[in-house]
Amino acid sequence: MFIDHVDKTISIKIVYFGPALSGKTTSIKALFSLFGKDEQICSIESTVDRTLFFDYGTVTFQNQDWHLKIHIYTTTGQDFYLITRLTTLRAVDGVIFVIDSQKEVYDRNLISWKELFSYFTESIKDIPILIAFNKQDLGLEIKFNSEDFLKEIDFHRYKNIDSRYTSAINGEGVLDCFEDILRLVLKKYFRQKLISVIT
Ligand SMILES: Nc1nc2c(ncn2[C@@H]2O[C@H](COP(=O)(O)OP(=O)(O)OP(=O)(O)O)[C@@H](O)[C@H]2O)c(=O)[nH]1
Ligand SMILES: [Mg+2]
Repeated sequence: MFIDHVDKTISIKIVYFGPALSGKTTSIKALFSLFGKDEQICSIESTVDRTLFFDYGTVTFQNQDWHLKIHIYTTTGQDFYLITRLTTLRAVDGVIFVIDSQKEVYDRNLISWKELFSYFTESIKDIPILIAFNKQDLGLEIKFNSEDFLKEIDFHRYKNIDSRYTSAINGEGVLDCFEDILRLVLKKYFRQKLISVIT
């Protein structure tokens, strides 16, 4: 988080992270479409629509005095560009971890989750994370049970992690995820007294 008292702007960084092809770019596009800002995402893509470095866009909310500017990024899921993921995560305030709910890629999600943890080690407990079980539009026989994944990562041990279901391809659940991660981030800074309620 960055607080600019001159411009009266609070900046927050949210990153969509997750395994290759889980739906990170689809999620940010759906979110910006809901905000009516379809054209305002900057994407660095390869010729086959795979994210090369990141997608990036901003959303700003304001009251009479202050602006809340949310910088939103996606990481690339391609391991060839692995080094860019760490760069994109720098100074992140909250992570939306996009899961590919297909049974056949269960392990890919787990590897990506472990990679995320490896970047933060102990401080992972301080980073708000929202797990989005994406591709919920697919049939039951294709998807794994989200509870199995949550159990495997010891989800219940962490107060900073929450989960939701999404079908980014239809835009379903994407805004709820965004609201949830913002709530977790702002709650954290409120507790740390970096922000407060004006009475
Ligand atoms: N059925 C279904 N397909 C989805 C959903 N979200 C994304 N996809 C598809 O999954 C594929 C990958 O989506 P992307 O959004 O490009 O995935 P990504 O995570 O950004 O991929 P990389 O940037 O290459 O890591 C595309 O064919 C999408 O249409 C969803 O909710 N349901
Ligand atoms: Mg992408």
